[in-house]
Amino acid sequence: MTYAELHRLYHLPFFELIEQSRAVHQAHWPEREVQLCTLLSIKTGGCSEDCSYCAQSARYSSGVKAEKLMEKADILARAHAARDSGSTRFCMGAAWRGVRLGTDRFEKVIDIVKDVSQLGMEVCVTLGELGPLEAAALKEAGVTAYNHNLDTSPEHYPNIVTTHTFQDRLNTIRHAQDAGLSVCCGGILGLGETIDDRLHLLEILSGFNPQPESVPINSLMPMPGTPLAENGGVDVFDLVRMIAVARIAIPRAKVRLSAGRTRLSREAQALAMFAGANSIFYGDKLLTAANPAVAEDQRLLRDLGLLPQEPNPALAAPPACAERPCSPAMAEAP
Ligand code: SAM
Ligand code: DTB
Ligand code: SF4
Repeated sequence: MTYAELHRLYHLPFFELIEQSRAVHQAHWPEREVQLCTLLSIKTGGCSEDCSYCAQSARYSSGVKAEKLMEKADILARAHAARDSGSTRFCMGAAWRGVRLGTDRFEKVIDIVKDVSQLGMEVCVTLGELGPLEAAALKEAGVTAYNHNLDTSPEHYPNIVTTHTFQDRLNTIRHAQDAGLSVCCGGILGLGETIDDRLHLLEILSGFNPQPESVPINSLMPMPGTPLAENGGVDVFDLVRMIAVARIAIPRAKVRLSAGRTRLSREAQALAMFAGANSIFYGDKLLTAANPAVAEDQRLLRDLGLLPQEPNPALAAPPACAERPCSPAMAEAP
């Protein structure tokens, strides 16, 4: 979808926008379902990168301690617990710049993925930068989706991160797509960006071919000690507008109401789901930050008459659309 189309949609009167996103939502997702994803930080803190929102960067005194890669047995115990609580996707995150084939730590991750993928949940990992070989090895081991966010517009990105580029992020996404992995790619609101930055991000995401399988919309959780620690909260109507436009622009994606739900009322979360969000992180903790309690989320879904979505561990990447040119990720990469 072009920037002009996204701009027109975003600036519609609120109820007109929601009517349109609701119609798209019901056409593509008639089942009243919400995907429940559990996150686990398998390698926390000590990251070389300087992402100015992140508590896990070694450059900031956020109070998050650098830890080693978790033991496989502990990860499997957490994956079993997630499945028992009703999660259908298990997403493992590592505070790394990226991974390389042949390294001890990548081999360990592959070994972990092989076991986690036997549990019947979708398996997502977010490990930073990937090349083609790493992407193929993850696919082979049983990963269903790779999470790698673009976070904001290409114009604003250098104000937020200086240790890698927006193009580096696009290249990793291309490698994941080429290996047949589903791509989970979204952004963060509240990084000091303009509405136009947010629309430029959506323009790029909706232009991917194939479009992302899921689109997490995070609201900044300001982390003490990071450069963005004092940033203000995201306006709830701006958040809902972003979700509604994402739903219209990327109709088949799971649009995930991601970090920042602890600051949202039940009513605000219901509005976000009405506008097109159909996935949440489920479990008391995100990576290092808090998330609503499981019992609270169960109550919310029950009160809204929503159901947990069934897992699809055999999930293949959505097919590329032959009529459209390759995604920007593919076109601009060397
Ligand atoms: N190191 C990998 C990477 O950068 O892709 C994976 C982990 S990283 C923490 C995953 C994503 O979490 C980031 O891209 C960002 O969108 C989100 N995130 C991190 N810190 C956040 C915060 N304080 N508030 C909201 N979202 C955050
Ligand atoms: C995503 O888009 N959000 C998740 C997941 N993908 C990896 C991470 C949110 C992190 C929130 C801050 C924290 O827990 O440190
Ligand atoms: Fe490292 Fe990822 Fe955090 Fe950036 S967002 S500092 S790459 S863990």
